[in-house]
Amino acid sequence: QEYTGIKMRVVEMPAALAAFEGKKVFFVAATLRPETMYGQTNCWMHPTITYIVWQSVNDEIFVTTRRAARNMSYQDLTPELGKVEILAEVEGSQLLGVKLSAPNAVNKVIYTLPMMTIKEDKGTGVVTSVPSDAPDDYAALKDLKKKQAFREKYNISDEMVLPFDPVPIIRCPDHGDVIAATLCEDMGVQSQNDTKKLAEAKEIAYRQGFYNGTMIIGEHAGKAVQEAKVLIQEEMIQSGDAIKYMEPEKSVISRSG
Ligand code: ZZB
Repeated sequence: QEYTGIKMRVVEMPAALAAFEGKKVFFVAATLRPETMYGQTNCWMHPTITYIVWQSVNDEIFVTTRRAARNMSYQDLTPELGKVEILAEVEGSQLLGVKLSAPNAVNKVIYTLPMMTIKEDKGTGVVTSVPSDAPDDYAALKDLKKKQAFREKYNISDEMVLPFDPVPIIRCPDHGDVIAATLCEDMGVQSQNDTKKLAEAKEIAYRQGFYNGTMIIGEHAGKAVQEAKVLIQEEMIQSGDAIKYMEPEKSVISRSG
């Protein structure tokens, strides 16, 4: 699986990262949809996953799961091949409400918010949120907006959540300009735990976005998503806003022991 690793820069160090004041610290999110980064509204972290803060190249510091850091150490992202220098270990709950600057995003700053359905064994454990085009993100953001108690539990203030709405970035002929929102509402998705409906919505959103979508924002507005996707990925990597991140298939790992 090939992901694009999106480098979201920490704008204000939270207490748990105070030691890194003045350093270039990035939360790195793995995405299959680099062309949707205009529509980022927040970054998801899992409250009970342990993340590590580690030394990457070019004096940059990355925050990901340990597993992702190990994989990245074989992809030219650590000073020494196969070796991860761990600077700190932090639980996700300590990394919520963090102010980030996310590349290409229309929103100048976004915040890290809790998502309970993040899988530890996929990507980097850091997930960027695009509620216009990702049904899981739409459902999880809606949950947070609805439930004040949930925000309070994780010390998330209203201004980190309430002002953020899906941003129209891709037009799909049969589903309008915010396909994930349309699908979730039409299919009656109740919450981020509505797993079956969300899986179905995601499948449709991937297929429609990729084959029938047209960009309606950014430098590539007017181009088909299929065409824009590679161009945008390439541009983000060139500018240093993103990295390529390959993940071995699980079946491959188990077969080779
Ligand atoms: C931004 C984005 C925009 C995404 C979109 C999707 C969509 P998949 O589809 O199962 O292969 N993701 C990444 N890591 C995790 C994780 N550890 N746990 C849960 N979700 C994760 O997984 C790839 C997508 O799932 C990634 O691409 C990421 O969300 C999320 F418009 O990044 B994506 C229709 C989907 N649209």
